Amino acid sequence: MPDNESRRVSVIDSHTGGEPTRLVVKGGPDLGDGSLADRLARFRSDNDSFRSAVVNEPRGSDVMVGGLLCAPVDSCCAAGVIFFNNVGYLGMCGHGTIGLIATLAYLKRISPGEHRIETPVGVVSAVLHENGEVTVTNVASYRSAANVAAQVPGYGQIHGDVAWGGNWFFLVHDHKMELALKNVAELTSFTWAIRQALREHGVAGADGKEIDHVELFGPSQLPGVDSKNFVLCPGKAYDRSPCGTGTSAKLACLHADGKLREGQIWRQESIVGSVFEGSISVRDGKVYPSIKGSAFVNAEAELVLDPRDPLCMGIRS
Ligand code: PYC
Repeated sequence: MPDNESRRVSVIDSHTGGEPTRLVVKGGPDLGDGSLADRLARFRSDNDSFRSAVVNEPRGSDVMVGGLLCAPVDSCCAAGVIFFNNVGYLGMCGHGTIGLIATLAYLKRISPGEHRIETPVGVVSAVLHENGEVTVTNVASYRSAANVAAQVPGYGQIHGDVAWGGNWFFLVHDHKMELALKNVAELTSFTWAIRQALREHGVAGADGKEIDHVELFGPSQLPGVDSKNFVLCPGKAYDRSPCGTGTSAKLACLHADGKLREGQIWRQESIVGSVFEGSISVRDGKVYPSIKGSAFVNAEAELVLDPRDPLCMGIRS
């Protein structure tokens, strides 16, 4: 392509319980044919400006989660995917995987049934139901530390669990906040302060990885729904969905506390009122969460990356 010619990138947008996913289906970078983890490393080192071009302003926004559709290494898998956001990359993304499956169905590339998807943190499976709902069975999830105290400047001491659900989460129960959409600004400041406090005091995931998602829990007013959450994502946006990986982390904690049996349903409401249905299965002592939800395609577009545009690759903070 001559230097002054615009690059074209085909994307399909969807939302899962209000949380957007922009899937790149054509025109993405060539990351080779290594594992999805290797391809993510190459995405980060050689093509990070492409990530920013797709999800950051002025084409995207802080809330947008991107997905790069990849050919899988294992031909038993329907697809591979690398998820990314306004500040970096995600190991797994539950709402995004539901969006990916809805998008592949929209493109008529898959039919109802079970499909395996490769991600940088492992293979997940997704069932596309006849009614369009999707159940994602996530990577094994676990709690690495329970009831960790954290002193949060301006807010005092809180306690939370550290858990993996495909990303690292700090799950907080003892807070005084009302989980309501009208309080999103305060909830964002509070959870951001928690994240800074965790970093400052060296509270991290089992492998020393930064905890980059913070989750608050409270009661739900919806009939038959067990809990409501507010989830702060790595780039300071909040998850409009109940967060697939966050709900997975929650299910692993509930199971560790003896509060969730195999097959028992847990309904998790998001801050905007959307609901995921979760359950777990246990194999070889490991907890595998399943998350059911729906996604809807809401745009099909061609991004134009014009090299004359000074903000062509997005506004990066
Ligand atoms: O659904 O797993 C999820 C997720 C992670 C970040 C935003 N959504």
